[in-house]
Amino acid sequence: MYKRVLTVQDISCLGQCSLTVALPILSACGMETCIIPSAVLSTHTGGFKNYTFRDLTEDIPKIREHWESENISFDAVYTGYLGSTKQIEYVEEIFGSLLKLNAKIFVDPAMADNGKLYVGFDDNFVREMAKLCGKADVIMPNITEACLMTGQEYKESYDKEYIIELFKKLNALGAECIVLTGVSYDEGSIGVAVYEKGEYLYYKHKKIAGGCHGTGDVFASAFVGAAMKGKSMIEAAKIAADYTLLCIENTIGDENHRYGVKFETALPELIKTL
Ligand code: PXL
Repeated sequence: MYKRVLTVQDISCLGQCSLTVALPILSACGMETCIIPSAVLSTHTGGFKNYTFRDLTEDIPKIREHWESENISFDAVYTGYLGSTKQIEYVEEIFGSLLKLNAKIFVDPAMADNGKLYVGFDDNFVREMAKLCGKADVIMPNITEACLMTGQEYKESYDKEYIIELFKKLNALGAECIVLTGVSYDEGSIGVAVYEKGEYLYYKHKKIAGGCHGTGDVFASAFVGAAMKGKSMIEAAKIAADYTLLCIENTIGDENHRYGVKFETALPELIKTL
């Protein structure tokens, strides 16, 4: 079935993250993909200085009102990087007005990594994002975001009990299904842990040293695409994790590519798995 998905996040004009990643990946997954850009930046905020930032907060309710008047509705909404607490409020209005019956809400609380909040966010934003996660069907945080939203101590090294504890706290926020990225129990592997209806599942693959920017957005977009194609949560997580790994392998070692991952040339592989 042809599905219509709405994604709300920024346009980083250069940087291979947010909408410039979500739109092509969701399209490749066969979704009609509509967008609401939350802001336009010349680049993403990690590792670049003096980037431009045009805030589009006040466009969000206007776009929503127009679509409502046209009776437009969506099979799913997927939110990524949001620029302010006001934007979170406007996104909640979208949840209440533009979704079909049984539509799915996916929230990637894209605001932190490696134990730290991204530039421009504060504790109040984290609190509001935690509330937004409580309204989602599926949330896709990394461990840093999960810790910030639950108050659990961030650790670089941990065991399965620590992850289960994190899942229980996230679940208490109201999130029914949790897809936790960047979970690594040993030196050589990393993966994604899924918590659904009280059940813990884990998929791991080899770990590549170095780390690339924008992989959270690549993973989340491929996950949403696969889930909307009818894959189970763990299948979608596996497909998205394998695709993200392929993108990293494509990119690592290329000294000329200092932002994002080269996800485009790996798209045929993603399409094949769907
Ligand atoms: O990849 C997440 C992201 C999205 N959008 C903007 C960002 C970041 C991460 O730094 O800065 C603008």
